[in-house]
Amino acid sequence: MSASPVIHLIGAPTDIGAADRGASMGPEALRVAGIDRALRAQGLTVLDTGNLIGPHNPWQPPACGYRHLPEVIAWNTAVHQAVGDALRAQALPILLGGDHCLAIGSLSAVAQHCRAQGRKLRVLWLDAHADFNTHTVTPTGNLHGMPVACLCGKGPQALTTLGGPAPQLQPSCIRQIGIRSVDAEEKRLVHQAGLDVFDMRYIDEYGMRDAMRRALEGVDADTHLHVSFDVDFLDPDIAPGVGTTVPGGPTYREAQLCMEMIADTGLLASLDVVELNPAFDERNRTAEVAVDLIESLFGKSTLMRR
Ligand code: 6HN
Ligand code: MN
Ligand code: MN
Ligand code: MN
Repeated sequence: MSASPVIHLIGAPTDIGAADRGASMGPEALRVAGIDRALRAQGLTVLDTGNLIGPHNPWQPPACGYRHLPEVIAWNTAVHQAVGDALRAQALPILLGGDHCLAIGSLSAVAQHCRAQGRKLRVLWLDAHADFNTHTVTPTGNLHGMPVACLCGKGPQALTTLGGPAPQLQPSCIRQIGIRSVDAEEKRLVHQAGLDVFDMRYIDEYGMRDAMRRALEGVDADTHLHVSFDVDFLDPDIAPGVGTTVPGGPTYREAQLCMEMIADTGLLASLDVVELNPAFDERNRTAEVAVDLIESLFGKSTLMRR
């Protein structure tokens, strides 16, 4: 990655794939928490490209195992286009979600860009959930529980082929961190795909430092590093503003270390910030924590760092 690319903020105000309404307010909450100012304070150049537009949430029950599939396709098509445009402009896209189904559009564009450039791709999936359900095993039909499966080629064709022939991602380029809620059948699929998972049990036993060291093993100057940051990765004590809270997540310090170790690589080239739900938040404090962590992700460090 060339030194300090321009950052493009891309808002995708929708909760089309989520279990609860409200993630559609995420982009504005991150702006109110000062994401733009925080990144500029790191000496970065930031262009807020505004919000994408897409269909409203019709709030329907699942049909054939999917809720709101046509609308999810429309939103992800818009995200794919915008993220692809940013990458082609040599910018670093930050997708402000919106729910996590939008990672299908974002990562399909990233993967396509990496193929075109002959670059390696490493995806860090920071989440309480594995997001590896399919329409046959999903307990909810919500597409925010399916993006990793779709990106690995399991899902409706319109989504699996967004960046060209499926799959967009090889499971071997994905590292999942912070996982602590996986549905029974989903677990089987995660094992079958051979995903590399550093779950909370791993972090409890070996620490965030070791998890991140291993998750980043093998990245080099030729690697495009993508972070998909589902805010429910964080412990609900510090991040109540998400729909699907799961207790027992990383603490503030563990999350900071995670972000700092990613920043140390100097390879971050694209980012999703998803699932922030202001309807569940307390005076925007989850958005503020997310912005703090994003500052660290872009290299803000304490005095002691050499
Ligand atoms: N997220 N595994 C549950 C489901 O409905 O498939 C929850 C998924 C949550 C997804 O937080 O991005
Ligand atoms: Mn997720
Ligand atoms: Mn999640
Ligand atoms: Mn494309």
